[in-house]
Amino acid sequence: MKLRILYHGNCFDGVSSAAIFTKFYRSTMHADAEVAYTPTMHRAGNAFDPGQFDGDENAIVDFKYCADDRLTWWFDHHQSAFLSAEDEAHFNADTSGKKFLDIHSKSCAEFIARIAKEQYGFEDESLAELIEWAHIIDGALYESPAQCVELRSSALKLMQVIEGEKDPAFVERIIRMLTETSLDEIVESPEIQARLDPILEQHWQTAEIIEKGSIAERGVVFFDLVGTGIEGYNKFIPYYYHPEVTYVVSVSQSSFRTKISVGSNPWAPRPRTHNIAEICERYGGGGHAVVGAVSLKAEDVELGRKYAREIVEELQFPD
Ligand SMILES: [Mn+2]
Repeated sequence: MKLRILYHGNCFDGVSSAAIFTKFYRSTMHADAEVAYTPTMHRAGNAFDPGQFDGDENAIVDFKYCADDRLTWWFDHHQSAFLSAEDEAHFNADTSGKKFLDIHSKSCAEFIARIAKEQYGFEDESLAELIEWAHIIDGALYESPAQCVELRSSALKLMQVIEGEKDPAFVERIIRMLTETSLDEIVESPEIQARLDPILEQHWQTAEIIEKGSIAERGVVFFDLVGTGIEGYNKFIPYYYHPEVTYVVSVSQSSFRTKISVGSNPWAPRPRTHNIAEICERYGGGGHAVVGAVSLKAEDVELGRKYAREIVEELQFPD
């Protein structure tokens, strides 16, 4: 009996969701299921390869729906959960009772735990800390930008490892550890410490590049990371240095995409008034009301910069 779990890659909530679903599945469905994991990433066009659904059961957690009849379980909480109207119609026609969407849930981890408890009577106290942190991280419910830029707790340190890890096999190791032990124990392990040291050094270098390269104007901070070699960054760095802004827009480039990231400052003195998912959807991207992104082909840097300028202008306050 093989269960394949596709999870939102390089995402603390995605990884937590994979661990929680694994424990839920093993205790309520098949105790001896062999579980295999595949990370999924947002990219232009279709997010799935047909060959990915190779389990006796296949689950997607914290990621878009896939209208493939081999998909047996689905949990998502993203506003942009469907690639197309056809996918949404396929979901609405589903009668399995094993596919769940709640765009109001702050984290997919919490959503899976809630459904598992309400509909299957599954509850596991050892997952409580993980669920709480996935909720804080994915819901951006931090106390302050300093809490997550200074990275003092184990969950936030592990978040940095997960977000920056290029080897899916190591992320899979983290998922398996999360099903077995506490966040403190995982972070204290030598293999995590070895990865954490260079990450923290890079984190502070990235923070410095963002601090120096950002322009804050009329409530929006903008920076362009193309050419810096930085593919991702802690989303709260901009607010750590610019607590006065309401929005952040950035352009970055990796080997497989040019990405425009759009976010909003949870502690903004002037509250957010735009729905960021709606703005990103106009450019072919998506996300949540509070944070979103647009992915373009890697070579479309100039187009990405143009879109970013337009989004900055749309988000800026009149004065
Ligand atoms: Mn999530």
